[in-house]
Amino acid sequence: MLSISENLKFQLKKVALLCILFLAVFGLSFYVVNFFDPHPAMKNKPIVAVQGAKLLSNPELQKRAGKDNINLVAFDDWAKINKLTGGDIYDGDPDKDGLPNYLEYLHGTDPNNPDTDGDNFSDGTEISNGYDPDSKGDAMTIVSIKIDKLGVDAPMVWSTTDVEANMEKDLESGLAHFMKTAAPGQNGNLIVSGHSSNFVWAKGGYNHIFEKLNDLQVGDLVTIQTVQKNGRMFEYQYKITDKFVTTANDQKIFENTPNPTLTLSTCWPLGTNLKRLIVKAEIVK
Ligand SMILES: [Ca+2]
Ligand SMILES: [Ca+2]
Ligand SMILES: [Ca+2]
Repeated sequence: MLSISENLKFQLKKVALLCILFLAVFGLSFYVVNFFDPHPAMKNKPIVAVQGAKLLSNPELQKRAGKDNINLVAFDDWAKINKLTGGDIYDGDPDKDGLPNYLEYLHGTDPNNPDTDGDNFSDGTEISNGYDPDSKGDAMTIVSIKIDKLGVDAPMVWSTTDVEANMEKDLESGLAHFMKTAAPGQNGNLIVSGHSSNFVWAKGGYNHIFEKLNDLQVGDLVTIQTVQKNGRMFEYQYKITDKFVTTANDQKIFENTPNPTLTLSTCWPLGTNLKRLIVKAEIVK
C-alpha cells in the first residue's frame, strides 16, 4: 500500500511524464512537417516575381520576355496544364483577349479565359491600360519609378486627371501619371510629372523629387517597375533620348507615339513654375 504522499508523488510523476511525452511528440511532428516543407511561412506570400529570381532555361521564353531570370513553374508544364498545343504555343491567343500565351504565363492569367478576374474587362485591355488583370474592378498595378543616377525611387500615382494644376494632391505621394497617357511598358506616350521644388510649408514627401532632373543626359536609364496583386513583377527600362525646356502649356509633349515612350516633366527653372523641363525616353527592347 502506498501512503497518501507517495501516491501524490506518483501521480505528479505521471503528469510530468505525460507532459514530456506530449512535448516530444509535438516537437517531433513540428520537425517532420518542417522537414518536408522547409518554407511553411512562405505559403501565403506571392510566389513569383518575374525579376529578381533565378533559373528556368527556356531560350524561347527568355527571348520573348527579354529576361533571363524567370523563375516560374516551367512554361512547358504550364502549357500542358492549360492544354496549349500546336506550333503557336508562345504567340497564340486561343482566348482572343489580345494577350499571347507567353504574356498570359508571365502575368499569371488564364490563357483560356479572356477575363481571368471576371470583372468584364479582358486581360489584354487591362494590361494595356495599367489595370491589374488578376484583381477585380479598377485595381491598378503598383508602380514605382527609379532613376539610379539621381537617387530617385518613388511611387507613381495613377492620377485621375490630365490637368497638371489639379495634381497637387497626387504629387504629395510621389510622381503623378497623367490620366489617359500610356501605361508602363505599353505602346504610347507615358507622361509623368514630379515636383522640382515647392513651398516650404507644402505637404508631402516628394516636393523635390525631380530637383536634379537636369543632371540626366541622353543615354541615361529610367526603370519603371509594376507589381500585380498576384506578385508578378515587371521591370521596363527606358533610355533617355532628349531633354529640353519649354513653356508650361506646350501641348507637343503630349503627342502620342506608336512605341512605348516616357515623358518626364517638372517645373523649371528651379524654384519657379514658369517653364517645364522635359525629359524624353524610349523603351529599351
Ligand atoms: Ca490570350
Ligand atoms: Ca486570358
Ligand atoms: Ca478582367
